[in-house]
Amino acid sequence: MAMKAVCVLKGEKVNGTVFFEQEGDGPVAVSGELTGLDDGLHGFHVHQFGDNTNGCTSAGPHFNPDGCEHGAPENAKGERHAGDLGNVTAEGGVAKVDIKDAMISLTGEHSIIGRTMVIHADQDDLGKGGHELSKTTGNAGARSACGVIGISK
Ligand SMILES: [Cu+2]
Ligand SMILES: [Zn+2]
Repeated sequence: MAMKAVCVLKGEKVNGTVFFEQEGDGPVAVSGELTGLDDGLHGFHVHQFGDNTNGCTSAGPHFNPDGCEHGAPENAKGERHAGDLGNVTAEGGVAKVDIKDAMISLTGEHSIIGRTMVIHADQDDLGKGGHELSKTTGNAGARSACGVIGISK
């Protein structure tokens, strides 16, 4: 039976809902919609902690159970954070999310349940930007909205 999770992201201008679905140990399908964004690419990551006590800041760094450097979602295991879901593209202020990812899970060591989904103000350079932050955050800028990922029915 499929396992399901949901995340309601809230920010000053940016809001949205993202759904997660996984069959067994298969890839996680991530779908949904975010609104209030500037058009263009926006970094989209699972961050370590499900802590929003100080807004999206307290979510901490990217979810990285394997101790890797930041990278692109299509990178091989060991060459990205588990939480690196790359970018979503906004058009007319809206970004539709449609991702399948095999590095995150809804169970076990790579489980994202109880962690935070973050949408950023800027583009994630996927580790290739040559900026001092490229290998840790993709230099994706401010955290525009976030929410804790929870189990759903
Ligand atoms: Cu992030
Ligand atoms: Zn990362």
